[in-house]
Amino acid sequence: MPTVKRKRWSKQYGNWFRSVLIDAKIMDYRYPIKGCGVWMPYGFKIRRNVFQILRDLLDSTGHDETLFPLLIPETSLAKESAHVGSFEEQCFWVTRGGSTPLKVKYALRPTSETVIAPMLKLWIRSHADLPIRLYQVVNIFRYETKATRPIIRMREVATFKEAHTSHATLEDAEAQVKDAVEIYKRFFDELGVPYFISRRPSWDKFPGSLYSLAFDIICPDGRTLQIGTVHNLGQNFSKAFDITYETEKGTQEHIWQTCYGISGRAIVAVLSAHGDDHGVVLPPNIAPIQVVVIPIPYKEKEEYINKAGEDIAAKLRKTEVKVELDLRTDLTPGSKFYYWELRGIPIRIEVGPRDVEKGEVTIVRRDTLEKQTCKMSELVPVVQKLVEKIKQDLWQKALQWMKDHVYRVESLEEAKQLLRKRAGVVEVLWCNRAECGHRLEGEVDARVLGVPVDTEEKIDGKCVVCGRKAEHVVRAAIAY
Ligand code: P5A
Ligand code: ZN
Repeated sequence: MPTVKRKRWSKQYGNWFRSVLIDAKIMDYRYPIKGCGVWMPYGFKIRRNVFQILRDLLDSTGHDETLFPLLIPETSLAKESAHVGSFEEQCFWVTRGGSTPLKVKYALRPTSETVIAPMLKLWIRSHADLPIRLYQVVNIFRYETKATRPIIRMREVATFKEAHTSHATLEDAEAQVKDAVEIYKRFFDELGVPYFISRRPSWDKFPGSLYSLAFDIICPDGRTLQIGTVHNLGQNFSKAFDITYETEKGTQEHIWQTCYGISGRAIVAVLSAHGDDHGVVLPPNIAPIQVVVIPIPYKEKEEYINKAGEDIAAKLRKTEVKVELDLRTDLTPGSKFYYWELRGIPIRIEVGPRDVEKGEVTIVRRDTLEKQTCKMSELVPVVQKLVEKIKQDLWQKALQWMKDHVYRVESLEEAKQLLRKRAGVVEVLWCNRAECGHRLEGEVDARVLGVPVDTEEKIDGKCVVCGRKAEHVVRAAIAY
């Protein structure tokens, strides 16, 4: 039975999210260490499908998958000053081997810049070795002090895709940043997840980077969640680790680097964007099962109805469609509907005696819960079309929802009022000074998400905080 009332996707998003994770068997968060959770079989399948899309995108854009160690000697972590300054307190530290104290303590990787750097120093000799684009999908550990939340803020981030690239010039690194943004756009588009891309303000960039671009979503409760970031690291790490290459002219130069990461939050983004009061709604391309066939047996007609169900499943199995035939005898058809609705299976096919007599089936869409009947002879094309349509419709609906939760306002007072209400993302004109950014964040505990990089517009007006000439639009929100 459900653990907590799952109702009210938008009104009680926190509860909805927690209970959906457990009830739909995605993640069990009751592990006896705070910030650690278990990806359960069904959640694992979704996770695998989601990250396969990302792997395919990276593999087809010149990235190579690798696997680096989990442990970082303190001496490495300490090399880049801004990086260690921020991550030192966020590390879990290994200090002993058995009962023997370690001479140099090891951090469990909170991210892998300082794991990869000493190896790049060994591997890179000349300009001919560049560019290098590596990625890995690993767990990382961060001793988060803010409230931990399942998948959203873990201390063991069990699913962390991190890409690290090395280049000969700043221009190449800049071009890589643009490519990375395009890759992430395609990734989230595939998931039907609408997003904002913003250049984080200087006070919120990744420690050790020149600048950071971030993807954010608006959750159903009006708070935003960062679901991915792309950083230009400049030469900060290459200077700290002295990673150089020989140029065509024979001189030695430090390499230029970028990195970009996506965590399990990509799955949160899917659940939040498409979910409803009945539970999860999955886009067909990441659903472990796309169509569930449920026979509705009638006294003495069980065999005949089940056989019809088998025929339907067999027909669909000959296509690309992923089908499950639910022949469980311990559940009523109604409980089966509930079971699969909760798990977000995009299409349900019901077969009852009357359907069979008429040579029809009943098809129910999970996203709209609409029913339609379909002739057996037209089943395959109808289902195939519906799979595509559901994917498009989910994306459109989520996009509209997001657009409805963006507010362009003219005054600081209006901005604060909206933020206080957690209305969504607020956009105002800004002079680009940190002082005014902090004033926008203050009182209501908002976060400046940064300047839009996904839209362009001519700026003509005044900063809503100080009245000086505005340089940018800036986004702010109450963030997770
Ligand atoms: C980029 C990859 C980095 O760590 N180094 C390698 C860079 N960037 S980041 O912004 O700090 O993290 C990347 C994304 O990971 C998600 N994330 C988390 N997810 C769940 N639990 C956490 N504790 C957590 N911390 C970060 C965010 O989506 C972030 O954008
Ligand atoms: Zn200002």
